[in-house]
Amino acid sequence: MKLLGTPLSPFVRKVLFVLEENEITYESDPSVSPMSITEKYKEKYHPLGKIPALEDGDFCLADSSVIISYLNDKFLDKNIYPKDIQQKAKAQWFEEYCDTKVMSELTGVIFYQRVVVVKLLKQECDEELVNQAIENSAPPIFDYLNSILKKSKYLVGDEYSTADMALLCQIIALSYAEFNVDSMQWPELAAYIEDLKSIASVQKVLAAEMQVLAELM
Ligand SMILES: N[C@@H](CCC(=O)N[C@@H](CS)C(=O)NCC(=O)O)C(=O)O
Repeated sequence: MKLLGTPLSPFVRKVLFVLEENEITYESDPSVSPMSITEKYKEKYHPLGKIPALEDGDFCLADSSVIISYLNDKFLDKNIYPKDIQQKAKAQWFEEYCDTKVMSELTGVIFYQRVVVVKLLKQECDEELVNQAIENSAPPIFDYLNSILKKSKYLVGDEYSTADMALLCQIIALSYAEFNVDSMQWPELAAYIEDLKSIASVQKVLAAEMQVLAELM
């Protein structure tokens, strides 16, 4: 089974967190990036020309959330989602929230401008757009997440789940753009992020992407 996509993509990182946490054997092809998408890739893996994609024998699949759902159904001996159906649905809600709201309002602006535009495209950062995201978009998102973490250790109950992986993959991208959660304003969220970063499978994924990051920065 092969996962295609650079680990600098939050969506690729999300799937890597799932694979490593569940000790699933896989290969990866980190050479595929949004800059290198070919017509052949679109035809074979992803009609929208995005990453990640998964290849499992002859079977190819697009989209991080769909890939995670497939892994859940394929590896029945693993608990990829929480077992309880309401907890599972909650985890999927947080995954959707992070993939859409956090991505479009924070990562897609701050990481995109400061890392993709500046480091990869060698163009100027739109600091006004970045400041608008930091000052106006981040506070309500962090307020919401912090309010959940006042009540439970993880986003869904007391266990690390795909909900946390979906958030952490975005938070890591934001940290590469030098934007971190302020521990004075959002203490529970900031402490939770530090706790997630100490998980062995998370450390393994982050260590592996360090080399790609070093080449970029
Ligand atoms: N909903 C998709 C989003 C994937 C996505 O937007 N990937 C970005 C990289 S972070 C991409 O490939 N962008 C290229 C493009 O939009 O053309 C998923 O969860 O896999």
